[in-house]
Amino acid sequence: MSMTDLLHAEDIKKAVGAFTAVDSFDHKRFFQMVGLKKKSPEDVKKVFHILDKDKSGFIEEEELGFILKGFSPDARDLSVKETKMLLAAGDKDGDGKIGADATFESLVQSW
Ligand SMILES: [Ca+2]
Repeated sequence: MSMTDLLHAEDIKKAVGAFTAVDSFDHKRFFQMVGLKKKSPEDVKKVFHILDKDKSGFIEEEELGFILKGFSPDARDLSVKETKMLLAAGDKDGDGKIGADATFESLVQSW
């Protein structure tokens, strides 16, 4: 399963291309642009598992930093600042990572 099985390559390209400048990443717009907001809960879960590189069941801070690469291999890494902001937006219980349960799905909707 790869990201382009779930999302349109065109949309990914546009979304990644919109945030090439460091510290320009806007997760709400990004998830909207890649089309993730319109996806079914099952598909959102599949996307989560692609982003969870080490299959730990969580997207940890380190994996969040590489989140754009999960969509497009030649995308940039997030800056430390962007990673922290994304984690703060998604980590409701403050454990420093994002879980695979309904949390991720509701996050994509609200992000
Ligand atoms: Ca992980």
